[in-house]
Parts: sequence; structure tokens; C-alpha cells
Amino acid sequence: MSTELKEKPKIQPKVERPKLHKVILLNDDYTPRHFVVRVLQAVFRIGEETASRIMYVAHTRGACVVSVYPRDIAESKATEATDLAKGAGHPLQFTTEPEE
Ligand code: TYC
Repeated sequence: MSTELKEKPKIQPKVERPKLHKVILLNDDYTPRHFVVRVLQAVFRIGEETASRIMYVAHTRGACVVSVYPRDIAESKATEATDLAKGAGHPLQFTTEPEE
């Protein structure tokens, strides 16, 4: 009988990390810029300078990624921000999509 030590095959459990989802701010022609900045600050807990930069990118390019989160958090933040704007009579929209 061989006493040779055989290396055990390493079993790697295949656990896929759930994809993060992007929250995307969409531009529109009506929502005042300062309101967009305020919503970003309130819902995404970011400073005025960062919020202004994100708002300006969406304003000039049509859309801007605000942040990434696990799917349920991304969706609830997008809904919260869109509803906040709707409640104030603005058409501001946020969407989500999975990261590549
Ligand atoms: N385009 C808007 C305006 O000129 C401002 C705005 C910026 C609206 C970014 C939405 O995601 C947005 N008043």
C-alpha cells in the first residue's frame, strides 16, 4: 500500500457575490438645480460640493451615477428620492441598474 501523501483537491465553494446596483440621476428640463442638490444631500448623505458635481454632470450629459448599493437599498433610495421630488411637484427621476 502506498503511503504517499496525496494532495487533497481543493474544493472552492462557488458563492457568487450579489451584484451591486447603480442609482442613476436623470436630467429633466424643469426641476430647479438647487432642489436636485438638496435631494441628493438628503437621500444619499453626501456633501453639497459632491451633490452639486453630480447634479451638473446629469444636467450636462443627461444622467449620472449617484452611488452603488445592494439591490434593495438602491431601489428604495431611488424611490425615496423620486417620491420626494414628486411630493414637491418636480418631475425629477432616479432609476437603478445592475453593475456589469
Ligand atoms: N436641467 C435642470 C434645469 O435646467 C436641472 C437638473 C439637473 C434637473 C440635473 C435634473 O438630474 C437633473 N433646471
